[in-house]
Amino acid sequence: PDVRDEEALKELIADELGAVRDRSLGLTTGALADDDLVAQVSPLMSPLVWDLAHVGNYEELWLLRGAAGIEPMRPEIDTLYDAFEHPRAERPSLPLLPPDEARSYIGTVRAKVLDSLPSVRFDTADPLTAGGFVYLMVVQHEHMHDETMLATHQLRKGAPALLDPPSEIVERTPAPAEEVLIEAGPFQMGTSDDPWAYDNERPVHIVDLPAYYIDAEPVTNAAYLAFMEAGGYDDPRWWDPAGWEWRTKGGRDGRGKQAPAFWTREGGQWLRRRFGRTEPIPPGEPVQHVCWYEADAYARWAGKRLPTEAEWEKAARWDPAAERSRRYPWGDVYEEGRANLGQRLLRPAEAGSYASGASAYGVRRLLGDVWEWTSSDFHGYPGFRSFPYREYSEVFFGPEYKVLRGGSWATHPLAVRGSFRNWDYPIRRQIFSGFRCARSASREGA
Ligand code: AVJ
Ligand code: FE
Repeated sequence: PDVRDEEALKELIADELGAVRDRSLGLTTGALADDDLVAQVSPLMSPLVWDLAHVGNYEELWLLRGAAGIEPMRPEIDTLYDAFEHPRAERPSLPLLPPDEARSYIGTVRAKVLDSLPSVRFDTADPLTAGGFVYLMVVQHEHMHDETMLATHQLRKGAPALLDPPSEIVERTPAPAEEVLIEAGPFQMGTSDDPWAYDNERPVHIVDLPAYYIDAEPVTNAAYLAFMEAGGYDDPRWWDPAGWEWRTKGGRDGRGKQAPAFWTREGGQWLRRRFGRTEPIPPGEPVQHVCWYEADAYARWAGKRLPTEAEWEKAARWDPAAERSRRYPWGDVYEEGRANLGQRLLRPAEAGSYASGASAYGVRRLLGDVWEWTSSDFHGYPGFRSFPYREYSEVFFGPEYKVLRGGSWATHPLAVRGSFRNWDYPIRRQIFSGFRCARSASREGA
């Protein structure tokens, strides 16, 4: 949209607020009873009713008290929904708003936001409202929690509460080659002019990279199974020492981890549990629910490595002919049908699909399908300035977190772009995570 057209922007904001709320409510109703909403399925996740009230509380803080200058509605509940005061594991023991109250609270917040929106001025000199930034931050935030709620659904035991949407016809044309060469040279990483980008995507800066190869598509289940069948989980040569530690602990029968999360072995065959159903492993889909250590081990076994996030971003965004970076791999405008985003499916798509979403270099499926682990730790770019709050990203900078790129099938198109950065601990795999490999084109760096 033209961010200088305040009326059009406000219309888009109202529509997107409505759309994301439909999505949040869809993930917390239907087959789910109130008991399901207050239950904790894993210490890794919040009860769904926490996510629901948290998105409303975040909206109240930023859009009502912040942008519109409206008095706090229920200041006493702020602490319950502050992600930093209460880690996920302890959220079920808090006096949370029960489901009905949570729905009515977030509904009231929303009504006041829509009431006040026409009179809030988007001031080009105020970075919080310029281009509608803080409103889009709130929309993106709710979409992020919807993806988190999908991860909670995936961890749930019992009858399915989510059903596969009608399947789409996705054309499939195999990629011409397994790897794509990205020639040496500088590119523009990050952004300084994307109105809705987060602080950690800023500012734009030049990064000069040696030549490298990157996989044309994410690593498939079939390829990952070959690693497993070659004894990949039993050979410490492939594993980072901390990854080997992780590998040997837990798992079924105390034998340590043997496969991606949610895979089960029955009658000599690997199956996967997906949203309450058990089904064969689809060989052509990207492998999903692997942690960074598994991705790293696979890459070493394959004679490759994970791409750095700069390598990922250059392959995704740089247009060498125009000498500029794009917002999306295919161009600057989001177009439906070019990527598996936004929960249109409840799964990644098969290899060969979304050829129309290829980047300028012909690298495919960089956005959507699975979040892709990179080899990089999460840090601020040169010139980073925290905005609008340190707890969005700055407090996570450091060596404990690895960067993931590109979004998954569960990520909404408004909540991801070529410059978007996600991060998590290298042992996490309840997220919709996969990877692709890279290798240096020069012999020394291979
Ligand atoms: C960007 C996905 C790492 O979900 O932990 C949600 C986003 N920030 N609420 C997360 C976030 C505040 C964050 N990630
Ligand atoms: Fe949040």
